[in-house]
Amino acid sequence: MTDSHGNTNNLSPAERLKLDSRFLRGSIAQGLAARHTGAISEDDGKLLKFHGSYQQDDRDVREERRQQKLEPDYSFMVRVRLPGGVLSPRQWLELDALSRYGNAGLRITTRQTFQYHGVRKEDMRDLVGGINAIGLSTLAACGDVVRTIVCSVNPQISSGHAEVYRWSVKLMEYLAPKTTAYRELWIDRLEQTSDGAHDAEPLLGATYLPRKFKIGFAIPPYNDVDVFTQDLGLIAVLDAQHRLLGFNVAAGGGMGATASDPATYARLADVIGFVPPEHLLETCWHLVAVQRDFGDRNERKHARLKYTLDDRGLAWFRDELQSRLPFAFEPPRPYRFEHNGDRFGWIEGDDGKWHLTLRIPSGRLRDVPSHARQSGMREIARMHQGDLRMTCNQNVIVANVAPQEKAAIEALVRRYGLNDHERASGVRLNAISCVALPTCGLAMAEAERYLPRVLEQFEQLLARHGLQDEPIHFRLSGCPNGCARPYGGEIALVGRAVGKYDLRLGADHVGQRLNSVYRENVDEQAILAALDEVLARFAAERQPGERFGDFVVRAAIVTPPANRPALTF
Ligand code: SRM
Ligand code: SF4
Repeated sequence: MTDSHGNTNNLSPAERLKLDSRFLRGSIAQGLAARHTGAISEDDGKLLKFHGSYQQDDRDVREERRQQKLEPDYSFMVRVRLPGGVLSPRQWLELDALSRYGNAGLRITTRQTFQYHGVRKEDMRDLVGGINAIGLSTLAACGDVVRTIVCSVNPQISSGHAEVYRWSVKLMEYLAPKTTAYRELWIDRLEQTSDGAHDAEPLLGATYLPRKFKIGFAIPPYNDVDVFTQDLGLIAVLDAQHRLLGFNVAAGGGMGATASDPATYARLADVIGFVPPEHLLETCWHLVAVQRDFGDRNERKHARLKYTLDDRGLAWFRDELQSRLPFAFEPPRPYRFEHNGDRFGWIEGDDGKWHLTLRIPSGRLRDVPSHARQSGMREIARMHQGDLRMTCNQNVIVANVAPQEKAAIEALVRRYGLNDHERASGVRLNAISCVALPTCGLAMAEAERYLPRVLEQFEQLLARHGLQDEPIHFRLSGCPNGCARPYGGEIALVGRAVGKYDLRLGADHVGQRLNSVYRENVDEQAILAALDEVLARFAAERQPGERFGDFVVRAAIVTPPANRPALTF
């Protein structure tokens, strides 16, 4: 077998593993069956990612178990592939019921899908099988592939959303892996998988992509998917009647960086052209193929499209893509974004249906003594006739509500305390955080568990400066990998060590300017002291209507990074 360039020699261990895996089979089936350990082998763990799951262990008890000479408390995170983030109420109820296989309810991610945490090895096939039984999948939710394609949930332009959403689903199917290993493992539940001799991956090849590849569709004026942070961003261009004319194509976004490694960095995508809908699939296929052929397969930290693009140049990239397309890539069309957060509360769509955006802190739906958000959403799904949409800011939209259904949904929202959107401050409503401890193996500091405390402190500071209503976008990540897209926060904390964070300031609120470090590797006290000073200046010196992120740049408190896509075209 050869890789996508026809080579078999000099492959890195990660590439060799993929090549030898018989299209992602490895010995996962045997590993799942082995009962002497809660884990699977390291190599199978890497292949399992392509099937949508990560092996993890509870880091809260890691040390205690080590001292007791017990193996780590292994479990699995399982991620659903949910292009565009739309579910029927029936699918919601089933995903909700399947949370019995995990220990942390349902977790909405920053890519508008669900994760389960704490799943035991012996339950993996029931969980993944259950997800497939309702027409969903976990294949390609993780791994070196095109991941879950995200799509703006824009409820106001219902007709435009419906069309763009259909494209996101179609594109996901078009670019998804074709291996039959997934079926053998999770649907047919074979104890011995085949040799994969009949498999082929026409796009991805036997070594798949050099690294993860992310695609997102935005529908201006909303940039709720943070389209410029995607490897491939597609900006819908609609006419005045909300008919789809095509997509501006943006390439080379990504958030991931490694602490103290300046060769890695967050980058916003560059807009490179426009395609009409009929050329979308082919354009995306070839764009992914360019990265497949030229992405760095030796150094995984340098393997995202953004590095291929910066190393070879934007002009080269565009020419290479054009050389593979049988039609001329058109110049970009005008676009303008106004916001990259969610619009909370009720909104009427252009078709007379209503949409209710609810804030779900850190996307976690789990009943605890202080609230019963998981039960509340279950009750809503039981009576709702429309659909449910996850947002990339970890919230839920109860979408397509008939006017006569509104009152009943409203009553459930209040009964189950799902009405944060009526009570919470602007900073709280717009805050997002990644999972981090105790499950994330890469976390350097707390995030989801720290968010409630840090928000309380921020709110006190804001109130002191009379800024309590300021809807500042705050993002919190437990390490520089950036899963909460922290480099796009007007204020952001990026974990560096337990209790220590980089304080970053100065992104805009439309997703077109990244922030910069203001204080490096500091504790809570230093963060609050620094923010106290900056907020005092903001309150005193801001211009009418000026946003916090724009102010800190204008006042030269931070210098924004150079890379920045055009604000409009
Ligand atoms: Fe992420 C790795 C969680 C969105 C960049 N991410 C991880 C892992 C799987 C840790 C690991 O590799 O062991 C985390 C699992 C934690 C856990 O316990 O659940 C994890 N990422 C998440 C989620 C669940 C964060 C959340 O709280 O919602 C998001 C799941 C999205 C999804 O449904 O697919 C999530 N991750 C993101 C995003 C945001 C986005 O895509 O819009 C980013 C930044 C964008 C980007 O990719 O550049 C992101 N995750 C990373 C990276 C850095 C990649 C890089 O290029 O350097 C890693 C580490 C890696 O891949 O090596 C990572
Ligand atoms: Fe884990 Fe870091 Fe991602 Fe947070 S940003 S989920 S800590 S990898």
